[in-house]
Amino acid sequence: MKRVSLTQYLIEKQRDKGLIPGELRLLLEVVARACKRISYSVGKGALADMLGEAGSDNVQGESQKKLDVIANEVLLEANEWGGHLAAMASEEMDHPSLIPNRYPKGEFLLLFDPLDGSSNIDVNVSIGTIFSVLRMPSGVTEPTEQHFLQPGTAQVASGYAVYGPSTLLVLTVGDGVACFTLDRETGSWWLTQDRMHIPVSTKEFAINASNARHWEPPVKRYIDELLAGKEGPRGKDFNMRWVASMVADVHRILTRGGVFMYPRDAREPDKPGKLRLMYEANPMAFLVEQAGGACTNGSMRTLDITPEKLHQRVAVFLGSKEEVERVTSYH
Ligand code: P6P
Repeated sequence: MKRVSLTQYLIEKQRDKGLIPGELRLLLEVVARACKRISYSVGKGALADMLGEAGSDNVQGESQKKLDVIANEVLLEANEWGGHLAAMASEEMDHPSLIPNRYPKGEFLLLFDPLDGSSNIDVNVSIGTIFSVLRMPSGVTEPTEQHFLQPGTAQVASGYAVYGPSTLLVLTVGDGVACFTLDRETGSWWLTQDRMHIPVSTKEFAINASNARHWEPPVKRYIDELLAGKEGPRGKDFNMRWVASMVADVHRILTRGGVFMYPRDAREPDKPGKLRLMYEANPMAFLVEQAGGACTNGSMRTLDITPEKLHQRVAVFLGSKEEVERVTSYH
């Protein structure tokens, strides 16, 4: 059967459905090429001295792994000359990176977590790149951090690459969720699943249960009911998975359903959660909703949140609609 390549998929979204402008197609193809480069570096691991600490901290005060720094540089270098971007923002950089004046600027803003789940790098567990695309507000020539602060509903595309047994690219341009598998021999991305769908109900949940004593009452109640299983109020048994790599957990949920939770907790009461709104929660929320699921921060739809800071954190409850609605209703 003739497979559809990423390029053909995007050209058809552009030409046949008029869904995306050529500039956005070019941007997504460049991001896919950068993810391919990152996949090769991740795959080399210890053989190319890619593992371990970079010896620096990022703006969040988190120690950076070598691959965090490499992935960030690969995405910056790949995207600065194309002419389709006005600026980029990354978990690894305090402020947005403007396109150098020697290159033309475009109408899009790219945000990314270059390598999410980096605590898993040195133990060879799946990690990934998460990205989100916004439009520059019209009439703005010099982008600032303020211009990035748009609600998740303003995203024109979002996606992730997961560097696992296979390297996959999962993306949406607002017309369903498509999954592409990297053919390492030819370097091509081939459509291997279109219109991914999250089952409305599930028996699988994902949360870091070691934080249970720090959870707020609604989360404690919801999880206790899942743990009570068949004899409890839910009347069925549940299974648990926690990869501690959001991309891996979200990909599992997009593939077979489930609910992923990273609630705020009492360890840092001034923080609304651990995950970042702009380049973790929002891109994943766009994908999840496009696949028939739901994503909230415990009280409201994630995509409706009006951002105040580029690196702001948020609580995340995403996945099978029935479960997200239930745990949200307990708040
Ligand atoms: P914990 C990875 O560091 C990450 O940002 C997400 O990918 C993941 O879901 C979460 O943090 C894991 O957090 O507290 O379980 O290590």
